[in-house]
Amino acid sequence: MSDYDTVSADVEHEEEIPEDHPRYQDLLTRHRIEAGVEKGITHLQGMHAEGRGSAFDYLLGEETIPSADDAERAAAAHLLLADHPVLSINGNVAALVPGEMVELAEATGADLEVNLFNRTPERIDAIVDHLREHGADEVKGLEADAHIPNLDHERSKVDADGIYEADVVLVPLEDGDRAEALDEMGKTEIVIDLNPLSRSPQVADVPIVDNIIRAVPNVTDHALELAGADEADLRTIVANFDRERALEDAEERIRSGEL
Ligand code: PTJ
Repeated sequence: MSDYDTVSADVEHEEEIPEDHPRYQDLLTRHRIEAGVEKGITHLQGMHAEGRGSAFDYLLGEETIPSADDAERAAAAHLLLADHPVLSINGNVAALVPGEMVELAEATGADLEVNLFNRTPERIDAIVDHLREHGADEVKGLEADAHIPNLDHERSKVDADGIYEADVVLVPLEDGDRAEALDEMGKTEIVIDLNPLSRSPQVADVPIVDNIIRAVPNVTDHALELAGADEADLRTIVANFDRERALEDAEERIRSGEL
């Protein structure tokens, strides 16, 4: 019997998943995505994306590797230095870390904006409500009065006073085309993605190769710790971060890590 067979897929509440189960985090993540699909916030394709992420996480050892922690610290410094930081939320992000994204927005003064690959008004509304249930005040993404250039219509829709004019954007679990288009707009892009070979982390200024469940609270912890730091110290953290090394370290760990 594999570990996957030991907990029924029918759990109704995540509290029913035993915390001492060897694959606890993976089971919790799958449950949240499934609950997100049932609630109308996560697209069915989000399940597929999660499966892909989970395979990479398994190979990474399901832990935050040191270079990912460096990236999370650099991300915190970028968000604190930004004039207008925005955290982009899709259906997987909303299902997995809604309260944690609200906390990160509060710790860094960032806006939250819903921005979907498979955009429908129903899903946008459901995600905005879900984030409000988790403590968000203002959530952007409803106006959709601006367009990211060089991207097909639905995926390009953003708020003019949100992602469109942001200087620093956090785009977790992002599709490669949009990550490239945001990069071409000259934004400082922070990407969270468990696959270091995916186009999104490849174009990011700060690629965070870590599970979003671990990454977002860790960026918040760094931001809270750096809140009183001088601008010069924050700029040093940003300057010392090596994006190529972060990508290489993660790939090396995935290819050769001990399981
Ligand atoms: O909600 P929507 O309509 O905006 O759609 C969201 C998804 C995620 C379905 C859409 O953006 C999509 O299809 O994304 P991709 O192209 O499958 O890319 C998702 C990336 O996120 C993949 O590279 C996965 O490895 C990665 N990923 C999945 N789960 C996690 C993850 N990275 C970090 N933490 C995870 N839990």
